[in-house]
Parts: sequence; C-alpha cells; structure tokens
Amino acid sequence: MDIQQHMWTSCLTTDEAVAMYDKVGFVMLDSGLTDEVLDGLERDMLNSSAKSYRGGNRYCNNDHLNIRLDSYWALLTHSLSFDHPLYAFLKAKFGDGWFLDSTLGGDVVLPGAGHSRATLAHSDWSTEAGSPHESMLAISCCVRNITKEMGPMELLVDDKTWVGPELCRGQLLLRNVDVIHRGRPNVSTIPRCLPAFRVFLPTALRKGYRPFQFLPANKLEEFPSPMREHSEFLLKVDDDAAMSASDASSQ
Ligand SMILES: O=C(O)CCC(=O)C(=O)O
Ligand SMILES: [Fe+2]
Repeated sequence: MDIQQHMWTSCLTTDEAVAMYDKVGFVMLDSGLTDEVLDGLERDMLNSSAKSYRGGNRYCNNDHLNIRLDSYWALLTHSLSFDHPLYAFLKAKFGDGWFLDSTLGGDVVLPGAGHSRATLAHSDWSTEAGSPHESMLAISCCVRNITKEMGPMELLVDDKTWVGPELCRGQLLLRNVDVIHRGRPNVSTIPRCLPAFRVFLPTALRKGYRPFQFLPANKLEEFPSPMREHSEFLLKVDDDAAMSASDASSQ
C-alpha cells in the first residue's frame, strides 16, 4: 500500500487501516463524535484539575476520575461501540485480546509552550528495560484542526522521517506507544489539546500492568459492551477515595 497516499486520510477500510498501522505504527480514523462532545473534551481538558506539568507550559491530565466526565465517557463509549471503525480495527488486528485502560486524559500544549522533555524524541513504554514490544496503543482525539504552529505531535517513520499529522477536528490518531514521537513548541495563540485513552495487549500484563480497575458505582449498570468485555476480569467498582488515590500514570 502507498503510505504517502493514505497517510493523511481517514477514509480507510479496516484492512487499509491495519496495513498502515502495521507499516508505520499509527493510523488516523474518523471519530464520528459530535461537535458537542469535541467541544466538551476541549473544555474539560482546559479546566482539568488533574494537571501534571511536563515543562514548558504543557500538561497532561491523565486521571481515572476523568471517566466521570460526560465528554470522556462519550469518547469511550462512542469509539468503542460495535459499529465504530476503531472497534473494527481492534477486532481485525488483535481479535478479542485487548484491554481497556482506566487512565484517561491526554496532553495540553498551551500557547507559548516551548521545548521540554515532551519535545524530546521518546517512546512512552517499551524503551523501559525489559518491556515487551507492541503492548499498548494510545487513541487521541483531535478536538480542533491542528496546524504546524500549534505544536503538533510528530511521529518517526522509517527511523528517519518525522511526520506531524496535521490532524483535523474529529479525527482519531491511533498509535502504538512504542513508536518514537515528540511534541513541538506551540507558537500559535491557540491551546492544543489532544484528549486520549489507551488500550493494551496481553503482553503488557507480563510487566504487571493492570487493566481497567475503576468505575464509579453509578456507571456500572451503563458500562456497555464491548467495553465491558475488555475490562471485566479485573473490573471493580470503587469509591471516590480509592479512585482519586489510584495511580494516575502519565507519559
Ligand atoms: O503531544 C505532545 O506534545 C506529546 C505527547 C506525548 O508525548 C504523549 O502523549 O505521549
Ligand atoms: Fe509520549
């Protein structure tokens, strides 16, 4: 398949999406999310109280508690419904062998954010000693068009070429977190938000990684399939204290 031809389009068949992911470690899909949800995600990220600063006016808001927010709940339940291209992708690529991570969040790069450790080339997971290759995928949702000036995330293709997908509002960027990537300085006047959730593969379990753990009691009944099937073996409902004391890892 011609990657260049397909790289920036999200109108891919499931087979094409899998082929592109296999080749470069990432692919874009349409989220199909409404304006209301996209705007809500942006608002919730900017208003988040879970800010872990990554230097240079950029922060990550990863937190189990984000599942309580309507915006993140909609992102998850919509993108992981049976008729969504993301679910089709995961099914085609991994069968039923994937799990939903309970850490929800993503990165916010504020206007004026310069270089920091987040702009250094890195992978989120498998550069750690002993980590398995291809163990986790991050699914980021573009809530407004991201231009070069807004500090887009760039990914390394073929070990030599940086590509900064100029994502369009409503697209999902699905990437293997092992793929080397970096943020960029935001020289625009617009905050660049990239809300994200993660799914991971059984290989991550070997490292002691724990799947979806926390769900507020009032969400249990409405926790839909197929999310439920990809969480349930360690799913437990917890109270506020347990949820907020939980390890909200950020990368
Ligand atoms: O988007 C960025 O600025 C960098 C984000 C990043 O490194 C990550 O989400 O793992
Ligand atoms: Fe990263």
